[in-house]
Amino acid sequence: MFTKIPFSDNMVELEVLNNGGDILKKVSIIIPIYNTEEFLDECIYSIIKQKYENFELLLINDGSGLSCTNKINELEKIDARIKVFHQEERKGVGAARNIGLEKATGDYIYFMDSDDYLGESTVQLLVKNIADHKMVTGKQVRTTLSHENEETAVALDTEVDPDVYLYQQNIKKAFKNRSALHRLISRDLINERNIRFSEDVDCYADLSFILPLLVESDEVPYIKNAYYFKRKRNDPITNPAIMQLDAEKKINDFITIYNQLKDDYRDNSEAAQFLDNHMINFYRKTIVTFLKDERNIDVIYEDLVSFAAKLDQQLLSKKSIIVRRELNPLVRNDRKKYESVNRLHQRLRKVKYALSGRTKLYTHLYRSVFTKLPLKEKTVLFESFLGKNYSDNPKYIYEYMLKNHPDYNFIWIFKEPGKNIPGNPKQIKRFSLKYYYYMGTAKYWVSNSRIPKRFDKREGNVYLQTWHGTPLKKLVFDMKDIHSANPNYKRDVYIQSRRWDYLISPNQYSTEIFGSAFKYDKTMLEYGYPRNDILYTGNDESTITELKRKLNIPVDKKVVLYAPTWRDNDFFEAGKYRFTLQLDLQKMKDQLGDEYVVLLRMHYFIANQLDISEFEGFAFDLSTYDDIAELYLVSDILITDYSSVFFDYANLRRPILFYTYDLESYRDTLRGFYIDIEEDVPGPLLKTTDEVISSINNIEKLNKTYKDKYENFYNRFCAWDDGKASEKVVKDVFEVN
Ligand code: C2G
Repeated sequence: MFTKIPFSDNMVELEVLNNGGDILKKVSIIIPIYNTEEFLDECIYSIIKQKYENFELLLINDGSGLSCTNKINELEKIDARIKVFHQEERKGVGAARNIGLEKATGDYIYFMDSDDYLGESTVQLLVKNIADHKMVTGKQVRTTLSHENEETAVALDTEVDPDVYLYQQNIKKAFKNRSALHRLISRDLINERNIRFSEDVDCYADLSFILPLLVESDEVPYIKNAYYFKRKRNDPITNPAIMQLDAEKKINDFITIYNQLKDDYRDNSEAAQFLDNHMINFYRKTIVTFLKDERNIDVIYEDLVSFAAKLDQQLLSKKSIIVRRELNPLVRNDRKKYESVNRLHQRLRKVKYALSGRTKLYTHLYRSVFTKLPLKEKTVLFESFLGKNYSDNPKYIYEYMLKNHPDYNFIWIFKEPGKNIPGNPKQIKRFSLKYYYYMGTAKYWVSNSRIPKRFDKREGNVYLQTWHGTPLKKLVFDMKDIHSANPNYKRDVYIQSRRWDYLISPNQYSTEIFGSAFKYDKTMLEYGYPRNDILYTGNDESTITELKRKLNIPVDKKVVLYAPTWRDNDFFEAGKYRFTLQLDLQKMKDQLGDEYVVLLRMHYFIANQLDISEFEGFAFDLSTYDDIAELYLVSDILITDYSSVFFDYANLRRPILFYTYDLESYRDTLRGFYIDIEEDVPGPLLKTTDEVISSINNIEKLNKTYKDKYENFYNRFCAWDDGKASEKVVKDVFEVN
């Protein structure tokens, strides 16, 4: 496939280009911009830093909003090689690139997207290697905000090895990728042939540009370490990158551009073959998916017939039987036949999907059987922290209903069923077949976290999402760009949160945040948190004493609860985090042991076991205890850090100490917080165990010092909590449906 030619045989050395003062080929780098201000710095600076200096950078502002336009004007000032062209209203990528082609003055043209960026040798390597070819290309590396995949690439790039190889690749490979990006192209060729981007479509305009290049090119050098970093955009809802527009638009655009080009290149068999192969691939990938819902045939049938009529029959006859059976009726414009074949094939695909694994089989049963069974009007499914334990808002809503609405049928979902729960409800194992059955037939779902995307909502289902805390760390759409393991994180959360019929908000602050973070616009239940009811109804001596006995902790001592959050940079593996206890328990025992005991409560992400055996009788590890609300009740003082636990504990109006020993290293994480930890919290930020001990020993004095701040904090975050949140939520959700 590749023939490697050592660099020196075939290339004009850059030194000649530089020192001789003679031919210094100029590159016109063209970048359309539409509201991508958060990515522009990285993109533009990666060009300014290029080792190859003879370029002009044409920024085409394609009708962006004010903040992006201002950003572009700001960037224009950083380098004389940058030229900006503002378009009042948006015309699409193709038109913007065509403007760049009109304005370009370089010997070569090079297109980039404004949310991508380059390795510093990229342009140099492309110019070095194009020689007398019409085009040269390099390697695209898919990356995200966290630049994963980039390390290796940049490492290679920075030590640009002198004997970089020139691969002459077969022409098909050079054009497997339909994109105009990351190709250094002779401007003479573009002008001689007047090669432009179609302006009739938003998507796939590249095809109209790439095809003539294919036809005109004999071989296309591929430079393996000329890197173009293609950012995988993770925000398909707020700021969709072009390719994340909806299916119907994409299909319409693709067929439009295909039909146009088939006519333009009717006499060129190579172009026709290229187009037909891309059209058939697009049909199998995008159109077939769109027609899972056969009502969509109405929407695009004419388009389908129009492209099928242009397909080369010879080429089609070599395609798979499945493709031929679907496309032949379109060639004949036999709609009935096409509909029946599509219906059959969609069914076959579903069966194939169902037989490809247990989860997919259960999902198929959920969608095709269970959700078709009669809805169980009085069945309520509860789940807390993805089945981890019996706790949090779902627990308190359940216990209220058990007492006041015993006529309902309650079911709890657990990873490990068999827990000892009041009312002895049915317990099912998460992701078992029963789980799919009850998810499909229960009218009510009550969860404090996300239910997997595959559980499409059925008619009549009522989904109460309680979430699991006043948001402290920026959530979903309020996060700049997600570099989570799952690149579709934002899209998935968007799909899942569309299913929520009710969302509980613990305070006005959360109401506002949930609106933006989840793009939630249905019913918000603004009653405070059910999980905090117990902090009002159970805040009495006898209940507290009883709880201490249940927890096996001394009833005659005061209690300090230490409940830190997790650190995302200290982990064994994804989802399993490590916590290194910084508190000096020996010192605390020596100085506080007569009066206090300490409860240690790690976050549920923490996987390591604390070893506190030498502090028996003084320190108690309650990390696996189901319900932290009960630990709040028995504790006279809370020590935490950046965990949302203090929003809840503040309902008790008891002292809170913030043991933020790693504040500096946590600072950039703090930037992702909604409140200013150093300003807004109702207690001191402490760095050492000595400070913690001294604060505890002077707790009365501290209470006075923080009295006003605490009052403000309480009014801002706890005002709605009155011990009746469960009751109010149940009235709204269960007594009306
Ligand atoms: N939690 C707990 N024990 C801890 C810390 C937290 O039981 N030591 C529980 C509390 O109910 C807390 C919830 O987990 O409200 C969330 O904990 P955070 O430390 O805030 O961590 P995280 O899960 O990242 O927060 O919107 C809520 C938060 O933003 C989610």
